[in-house]
Amino acid sequence: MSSLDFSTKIGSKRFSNPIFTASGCASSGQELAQFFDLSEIGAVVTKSIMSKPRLGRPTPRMAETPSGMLNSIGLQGPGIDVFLEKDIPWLVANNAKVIVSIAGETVDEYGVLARRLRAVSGISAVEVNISCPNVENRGQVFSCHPDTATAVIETVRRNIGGELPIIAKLSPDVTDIVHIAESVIKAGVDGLALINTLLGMVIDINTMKPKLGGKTGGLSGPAIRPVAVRAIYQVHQAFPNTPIVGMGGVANGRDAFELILAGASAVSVGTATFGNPTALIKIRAELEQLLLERDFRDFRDAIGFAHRGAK
Ligand code: RRO
Repeated sequence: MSSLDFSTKIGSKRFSNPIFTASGCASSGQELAQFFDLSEIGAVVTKSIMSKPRLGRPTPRMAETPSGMLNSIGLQGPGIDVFLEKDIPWLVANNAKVIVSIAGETVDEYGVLARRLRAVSGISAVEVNISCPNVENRGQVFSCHPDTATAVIETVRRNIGGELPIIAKLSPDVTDIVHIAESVIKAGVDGLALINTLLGMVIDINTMKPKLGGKTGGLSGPAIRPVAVRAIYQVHQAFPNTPIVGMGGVANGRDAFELILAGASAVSVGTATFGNPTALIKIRAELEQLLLERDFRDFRDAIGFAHRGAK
C-alpha cells in the first residue's frame, strides 16, 4: 500500500488523486471507461456543454503540428437537456467524480446553465469555460477581458448558489493572465483551470488554403507545456491560495510533476489520451512514484514547491 496521501482539494471538494481528464478530450467519459475504471482517476471533466445541441464547426477539425495538434471542434455537443438526462446519471453510476464544464455564447446563457446545474446531485464542481478559441468572434472569448470574465463568473455564482465550487478556465492568449485571474477570483471563483489551447493555424502548402474547416484552431500537446508551466507559476505566485487545475501537454508523470511544482493542485490530461487511452492511469502511477522517491508523504506539500525560497 502507498504511504502517500494523494488526495487534493478544489474549494470544498476533495478528490482521491490529482489526475483529471481534460475537458473535450474524453466527452463524458464513456470512451475511456472501456479501458479503466473511472473511479481510479481524480475526476472526469466533461466536454463543455451549452444550453442547446450544437453541431460545431465544419470539417476537417483536426490538424497535426510539431509536438501537438490543432482542433476546431467548435463546441459540438448534445445540449444541457440530454447531458443531464443521459451523461450525468451514467457518470454517477460509474462512480466517477464529475466536474461539469459549461460554455455559453452570452453571459445569460452561462446563467441559464448554472441554474440548471444547481440542484443536480453527483457533481463535484463546475468548470466555467470562458476561453474556447473556436467561436465565431473573439468577443465570445470572455476570458480575454477582465470585465467580460467578471460578468460571466458573477452570473454563474449568483445562479448556482453557494454549494458547488466554480473553476474558471482561462486562455493563455492574453497580455497578462494574472490580471484576468485576479478579476475572476474577485468575482467569486474557487479555482482556476490553466490553460486552454492557444489559437493557431496550419496552411496546407498543396491546396494553399488553411487545413482546418474553421481556418483557426486551438493548439494543444507537448508544444504548449512551457506556456502552461509559465501561466501556472505566475498565477500561483500572485494567488497562492487559489487552487489551480493545470493542463497543457502533459504526457507522463514528469510533466504532471512540473505543473504541480509550478502551483497546480490537480493536473488534467487531454491530448495524450488520443495516442494512449490509458495515459491517465500511467501518469497517475508515474507521478506517485516520483513523489515517493522525493520523500513526499502528502501530495499537497509538492504544490507550488518551485516557489519555495523564490523572491
Ligand atoms: O470545442 C472546441 O473547439 C474547443 C473548446 Br470548447 C475549448 O475550450 N478548447 C478547444 O481547444 N476547443
